[in-house]
Amino acid sequence: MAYVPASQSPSTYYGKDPDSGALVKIVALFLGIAVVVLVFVALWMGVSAQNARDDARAAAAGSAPVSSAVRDHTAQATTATASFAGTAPANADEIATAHKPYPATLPAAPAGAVANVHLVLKDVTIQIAPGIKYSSWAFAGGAPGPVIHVRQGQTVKITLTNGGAIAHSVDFHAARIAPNIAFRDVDPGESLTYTFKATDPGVFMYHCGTKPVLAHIANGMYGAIVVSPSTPLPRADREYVLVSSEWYLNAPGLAKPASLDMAKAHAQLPDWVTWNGYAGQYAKHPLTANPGETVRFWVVAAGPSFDTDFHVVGTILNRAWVNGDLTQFQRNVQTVPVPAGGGGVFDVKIDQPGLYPFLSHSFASVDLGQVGLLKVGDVEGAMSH
Ligand SMILES: [Cu+2]
Repeated sequence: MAYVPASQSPSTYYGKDPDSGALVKIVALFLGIAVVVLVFVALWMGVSAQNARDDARAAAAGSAPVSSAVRDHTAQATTATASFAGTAPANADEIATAHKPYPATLPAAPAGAVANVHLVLKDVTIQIAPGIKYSSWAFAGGAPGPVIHVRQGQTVKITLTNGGAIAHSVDFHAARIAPNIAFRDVDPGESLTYTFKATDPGVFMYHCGTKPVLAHIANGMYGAIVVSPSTPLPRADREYVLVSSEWYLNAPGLAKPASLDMAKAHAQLPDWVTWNGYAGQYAKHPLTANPGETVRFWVVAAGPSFDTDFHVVGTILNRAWVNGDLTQFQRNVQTVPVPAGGGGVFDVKIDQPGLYPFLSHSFASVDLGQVGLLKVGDVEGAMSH
């Protein structure tokens, strides 16, 4: 608000105005216009509320969303759009088959005392389900960001380059470091470098920590870092990294990319829940193992808000390093929760060939896309929950 000297304040000025009759007429005119505008706003709000109720009823009845007025709400909207869960183009199966799955195999840790990690952030359109496009903010071109693998005791040198349109940052849960310094915002076009010592083994989340964090994680800014312990774990034949996350869409994402519906994110009403950022990708392209092999899953629940109740259908977790605490494990447990922002490590040893779904046993998440298959042996067919 501009500073107005007391001698020129409106009341002083109007007090000196000789034509007070004209002023009264002008004020009356403006008041009349204001009343008309208020009536229109009230009518519009009534119609919008009715549309929202119609959409909610349509979603509850399982039919397609209707109102374009509601559908076109942006990330700032306070009314959630109807659910777009399960939206699929006619050629969804063809797209799912052609989709190149996110590489789940744990990469090797680099040699040497220092592990260099360069994350280049970009605003990119990605697919989060067959034919479903989403305008994401992504570390290194996709969501999740790359799996980072280091060894306990290594120094991890992080460089974040912000190629996006707004400020971002990167918070590593594997670090013990002053967050106000290391995790500070990086402006567009700028880079930030910091180092931390990987003192604690386990599997950890990394994510953008810029406010509102809910929006930055929901838009795809997360990933997993595995810190292998200096005292080796029991041998595993295969090691896979799985990051769970949920997606909140303001549009179906078919004709044009959807973006974040913040009201849905606040209400925790996702349209999709995924392993490694894409609904059902490992149901179409299963992870593999031979009978009798030990398969290790390094699991992070990125959220932004959902936990993952990790379960493998048809077997029992032989070892479960709960919360990613590698100093001890539980034996022969069925389902282990992984909290949003947390991790867990799970071994299975399956002797009988078959298709074994891995999922969150919170089955709403399965229905929204969080299910994959571990294909043990040379078996045919498909199965998903
Ligand atoms: Cu960010």
